[in-house]
Amino acid sequence: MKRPILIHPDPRLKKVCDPVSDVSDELRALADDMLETMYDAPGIGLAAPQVGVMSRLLVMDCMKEEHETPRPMVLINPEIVASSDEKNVYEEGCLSIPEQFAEVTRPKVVDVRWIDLDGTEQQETFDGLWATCVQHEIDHLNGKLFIDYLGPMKRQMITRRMQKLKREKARA
Ligand code: K1U
Ligand code: ZN
Repeated sequence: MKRPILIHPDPRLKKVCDPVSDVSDELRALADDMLETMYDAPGIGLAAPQVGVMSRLLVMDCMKEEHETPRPMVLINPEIVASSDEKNVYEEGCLSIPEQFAEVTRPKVVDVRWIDLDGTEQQETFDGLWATCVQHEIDHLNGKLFIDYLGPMKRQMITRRMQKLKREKARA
């Protein structure tokens, strides 16, 4: 089932999410819904607070080209355990900040540890777009948006656009 995606500004997008204590059937259903919502958007990632669930869970699949085999990933309680000194600049977007893009600089390579849907600990090194995406999604779990990396003028301009968009949507 597709779930509605919260649009910035929303207080739920600014909160630190709670660790998941139990990999339950309810959590598996949420992960399924989040993947469906992400693919439908379309997007390459989605974090639980974006659908109003304040738990440390994210989904992603950066195989965005048609010829690439999909690789849906579900990360529970993800933690960055190492980051490269080398940086990468990527023009990021966000499903909670539609049609706004800005360059963000982040570590190029990150090692991430998480729990999978079987409750098993996993660790993997992510590079390039996967590294950018997993950092963007973990930021969501900590109440941080990509616009928080921008200067105050740009951030305010984007926030005002989103406030206008939300007013228009509410009237429609
Ligand atoms: O978290 C989100 O809001 C999803 C976001 C993830 C992301 C995008 C770019 C850099 C870092 C993280 C998106 O998926 S925005 C949509 C998008 O980037 C995309 C959509 C379709 C095809 C390819 C990319
Ligand atoms: Zn986002």
